[in-house]
Amino acid sequence: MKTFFSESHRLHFPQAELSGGQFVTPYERPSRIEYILNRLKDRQFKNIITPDAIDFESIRRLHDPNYLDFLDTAWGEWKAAGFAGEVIATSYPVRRMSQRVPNNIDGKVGYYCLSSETAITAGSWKAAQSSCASAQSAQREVAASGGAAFALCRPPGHHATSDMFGGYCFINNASVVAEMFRMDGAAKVAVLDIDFHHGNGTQDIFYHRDDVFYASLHGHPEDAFPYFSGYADECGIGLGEGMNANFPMRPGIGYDVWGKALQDAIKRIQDFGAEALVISLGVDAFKDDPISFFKLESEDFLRAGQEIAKLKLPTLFIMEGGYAVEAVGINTVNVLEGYLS
Ligand code: Q9C
Ligand code: ZN
Repeated sequence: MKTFFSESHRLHFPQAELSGGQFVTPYERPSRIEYILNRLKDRQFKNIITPDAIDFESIRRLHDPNYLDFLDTAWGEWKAAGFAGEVIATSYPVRRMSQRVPNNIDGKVGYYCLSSETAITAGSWKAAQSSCASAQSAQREVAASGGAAFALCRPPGHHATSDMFGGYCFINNASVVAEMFRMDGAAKVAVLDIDFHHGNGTQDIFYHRDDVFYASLHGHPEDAFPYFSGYADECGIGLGEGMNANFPMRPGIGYDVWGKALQDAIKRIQDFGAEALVISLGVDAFKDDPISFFKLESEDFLRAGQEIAKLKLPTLFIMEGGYAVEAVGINTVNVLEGYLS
């Protein structure tokens, strides 16, 4: 299996993440990628390819042009306003408030943001583009070969909506490649999201559509970020009704519960009749993940890969979260090895 990967992810390295009322070193950090790359090389995944240039067509089909402009200009406007630190949102257009876009960058960032842990720095937008470019190049590989590929994306994408960043995400890479499979002629595409967190962005982008099925296994929104999305009764709307399947699970669950939800999600994708499969591959369901509460063992990720392979579909793995840095490489590559076994 080929891996697509860009070194430009390093351009996004915020110094600060607001967590528990303190500024901490961000969990979503460049070293995550080193662990995965080292494990790939150890395990004979030697074919690591630098992606082609980004193609904005598919991105513009899903993301608001004003949001993309915002990402392009946010750092410059923040500096021009005289702020010394990184771009962090503190004011939001919440219940009963105006949804108009402010001129002031301090207000604008709140309009285009869904959570304050994610900072924008000088290189964040370039890094997010390089991450999406890896996903896009991997999609071309899968579309051409009918096989499988791995996009080692950083920063991740599944929390990004059409017009909001947050949860460490800027461009929704999984949604972009699902859209590309559609543009290439696949009538039905499925996104299976096994990251610990609910992919609110992916759900939101396809919520009204009947051509892209979204299934997600995640921490229950009563207990886990993103808190305001991911309930089991969120099933899609209009044409999209029945095309969204959430499997929220409670703190402490292991593979006995999680693996059963995975099988249910896979059954739903089979019944849907997907012709291409996108996996939002987060490994933060691992027992030692510092910000999550499932109890999966490293071997369970092998099993997950084996289950996914049973769908026998062209499959594109898109890296999302996973923060237990030493294990993140083993667990990620276990999914790929399980898939190939
Ligand atoms: N104190 C992904 O896994 N909340 N995003 C962090 C830490 C945000 C996770 C709380 C978690 C976002 C792609
Ligand atoms: Zn996650």
